[in-house]
Amino acid sequence: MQEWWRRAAVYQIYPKSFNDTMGNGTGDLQGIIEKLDYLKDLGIDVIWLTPPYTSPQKDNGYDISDYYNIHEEYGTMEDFDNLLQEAHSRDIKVIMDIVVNHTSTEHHWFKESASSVNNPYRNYYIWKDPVDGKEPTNWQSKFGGNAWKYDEKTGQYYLHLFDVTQADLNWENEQVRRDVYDMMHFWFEKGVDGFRLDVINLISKDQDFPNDDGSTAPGDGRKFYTDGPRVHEFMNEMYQEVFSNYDAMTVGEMSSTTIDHCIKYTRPDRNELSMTFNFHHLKVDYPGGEKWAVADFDFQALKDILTKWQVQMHEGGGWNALFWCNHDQPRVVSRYGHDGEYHRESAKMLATTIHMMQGTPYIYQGEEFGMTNPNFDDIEQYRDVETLNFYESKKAEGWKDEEIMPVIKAKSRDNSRTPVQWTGEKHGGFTTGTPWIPAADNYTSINAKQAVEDPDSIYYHYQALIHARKNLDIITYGDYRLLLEEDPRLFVYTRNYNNETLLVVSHFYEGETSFQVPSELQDMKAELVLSNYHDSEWKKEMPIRPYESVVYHLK
Ligand code: TEU
Repeated sequence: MQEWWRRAAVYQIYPKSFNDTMGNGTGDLQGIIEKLDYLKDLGIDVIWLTPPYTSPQKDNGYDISDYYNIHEEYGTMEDFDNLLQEAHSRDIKVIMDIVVNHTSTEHHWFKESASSVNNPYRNYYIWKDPVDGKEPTNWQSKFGGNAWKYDEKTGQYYLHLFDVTQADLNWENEQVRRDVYDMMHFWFEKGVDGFRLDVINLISKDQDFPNDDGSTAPGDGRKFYTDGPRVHEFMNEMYQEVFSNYDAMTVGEMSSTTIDHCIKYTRPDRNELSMTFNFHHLKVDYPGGEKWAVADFDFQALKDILTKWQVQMHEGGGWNALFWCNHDQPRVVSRYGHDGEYHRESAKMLATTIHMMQGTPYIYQGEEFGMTNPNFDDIEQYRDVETLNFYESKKAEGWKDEEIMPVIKAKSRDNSRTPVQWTGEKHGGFTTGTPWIPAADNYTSINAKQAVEDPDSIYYHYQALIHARKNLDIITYGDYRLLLEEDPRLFVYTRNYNNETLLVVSHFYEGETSFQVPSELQDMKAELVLSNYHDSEWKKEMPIRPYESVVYHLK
C-alpha cells in the first residue's frame, strides 16, 4: 500500500481550453508550461493530459489519427519534451490520456482496413456483414444513433461505440494489442509516468454480437461489451507487457461498471491497473437513467452510492479515483452546489467532501477556483459532437429550441470545456485571439488571478486539502463510515485508522441545521483541520450554516 500514487493529488488539463500562447484561440503545450508554477503552488503531484496527439478533433482529440505525434495546434514533440522536463524539474509527474478502444477513421490503420476486405489491416477493426440488409445488431452509439456504419465500398459495417469517425479496434486481434503495447512503451521511454486509459472497460466485445432484446435496461447493447468477456485478461496482459516495466500510475475510465469489476481491475495482486474512475455518483441527476433531462440531484442516492464505493472498494482491496469534475461533466458547483450567493462556501464544501474520502483525488482545470457552467442559451455557442447530435435528433423529432436548450444548458459536456478564466481581461485572459469556444461571462469575478490574491479563496482551500492529505495518513489509509445515513441535509462520515478518527461534516443546502456529535466521539480531543467558515467550533451540538463543511481530527 506504499505506492506513490496513493498519496498523490492529480490535476486534469484539457489542453484545448487551458492556455493559448500562440493567439490562435486554442490552448497549447507552451501554455501549460507557463502555468506549471501556479500548479506547483496549488500542491498537485501529477498532471493528467487529455489526448494531445494528432487528431481531426471531431471529439477534441479522443479521435486519434497518429499516436506518435502531437496535434499541430498544440505545438510540437519538442514542446512536449520540454513540458515533460519542466514538469519533472518541479517534481510534477505527467500521465497521458490514451484512447485504445477506438481510433479516428483518419488513422492509417483504418484507411488501410477500409480499403479492401483482404487488406492485412482489415481485422484491426470490427467489420460485419449486414443482417437482413440492415445493421448487424441494434447496439446504440453513446453519441446517438446505431453503433454500426455501412461502408459502400466493401459492403460491410464497422462498429463505432462513439462517433462515426471513432472506429472500435478489434482487441481479439493479437497484432492490434502488440501495436498498442509498442506505442505505450514509446511514451514511457520518453519519460511519462503513466496513463489514463479512455473507456478501457469497453475493449472486449461479446464475439457472438447478439442483439439487445431490451430485457434489462438500458437495452442499448452495452451489456455485451461493458466489462466484457476478456477484459481482465487484456488488462493483465497490458500490465505484464508494459506497466510492470515502469513505476507507473494507471487509471482506467470505466463506463457503467460495477464495484466487483473495479476491485478486480485495481487489487494489487491482480496486476491490472492502479485505480478506476466510475460515474455512478454523477448520475444522481439523471431521472430514470436519462442524462438528457433536467432534474434536481438526489442527495440520498449521492450519499448511498459514494458510501457503497468507499466501503466495498476498501474491503475488497481496490482503489478509487475521486472526482466531481472532468471534461465530460457539468461544473460541480453549478450542479450539486450553489453558483450564486454561496459560490465560495459550496465549492469548498464539495471539495472537502470528496477529498477526505479514500482514493486519489482529481481536480479538473478551473475547479480549484470555482469555475461554473457558462449558461449558454444559443446552440451556436456549443461545439461538442454529443451535444450537437442531441440537438439535431431532437429537432428532427419536432422539439422546439425552448424545450431543447434548457437541457443542453444543464447537461452539455461543453459546460466544462470553456476557456480557463485566468484573469478579468477579455476572454478571461485565455487567448489574445478568438477562443475556439466562448468564455463564460463571469470571468470578471471568477478567475485564477483574483483567487490567488485572496487568502480566503477556493484555491487556497484546495491547497489546504492537498496539504492535509500529505500530513495525515488517515486520509490515505483509514476506513470509512457513514453517519446520519438518512439526514436530508448533511453528509457526515468518519475515517478511522490507528485509533484516530477524522470526522467530516458537510451541509449540502442553504439554511441552517445542526449536528449532534455522536456520544462515542464527544470526549475525544478535537483538532480543526479545515472549515469553510472562519469560526467553526467543536461543540456537542454544532450549529451548521449554509453549505458549511468542517473536518476534525479526533484522538
Ligand atoms: O468518455 C466516455 C464516456 O462514456 C463518457 O463520459 C461520455 O462522454 C458520456 O457517456 C457521454 O454522455 C470518454 C472521454 O472522456 C470522452 O471525452 C470521449 O468523448 C469518449 O470517451 C470517447 O473517446
